[in-house]
Amino acid sequence: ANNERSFIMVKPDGVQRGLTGEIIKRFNNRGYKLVACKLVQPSKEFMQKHYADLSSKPFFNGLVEYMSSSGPVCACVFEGKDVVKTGRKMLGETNPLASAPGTIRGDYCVDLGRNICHGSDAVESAKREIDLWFKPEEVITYSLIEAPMVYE
Ligand code: DAT
Ligand code: MG
Repeated sequence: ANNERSFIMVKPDGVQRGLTGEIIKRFNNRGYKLVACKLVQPSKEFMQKHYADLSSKPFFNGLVEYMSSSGPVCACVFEGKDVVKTGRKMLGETNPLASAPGTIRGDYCVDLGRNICHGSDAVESAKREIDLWFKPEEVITYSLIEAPMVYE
């Protein structure tokens, strides 16, 4: 569907390195519509909820600690055709060194624990993450004036 939504987040390292605009730009340039965007300093408890699926992993505590104490994140929602799967491709692999040049991680980072961005991995997790990060009124429904030039 053309109105699929994904939760895309610039992580603290991405914000600190001034890459917020670059990451938003890539999704916009692809034709995806920005429907929510805010700078947040998440608490440790909040990041534990966001990454709940990873709570048994050995890197969980470090990940949560990093995400909640290294500066703000930029939380965004993008909307468009197949945005969840395509967004993951645009991000690259979880490990930046395995990410092809041309992807966000493949162009801007090198370390697993500093991979600058998050993207939902499935439509269901996107829904869960958007509900966690945003109040309903913070996700804006509007039509993009260029939509007929992006979609046939
Ligand atoms: P992704 O962010 O690509 O969806 P994930 O959900 O498996 O990857 O993990 C969330 C984040 O946790 C990931 O972006 C970086 C960190 N991470 C994943 N695997 C790791 C590992 N083996 N060691 C250290 N950090 C890891
Ligand atoms: Mg993930």
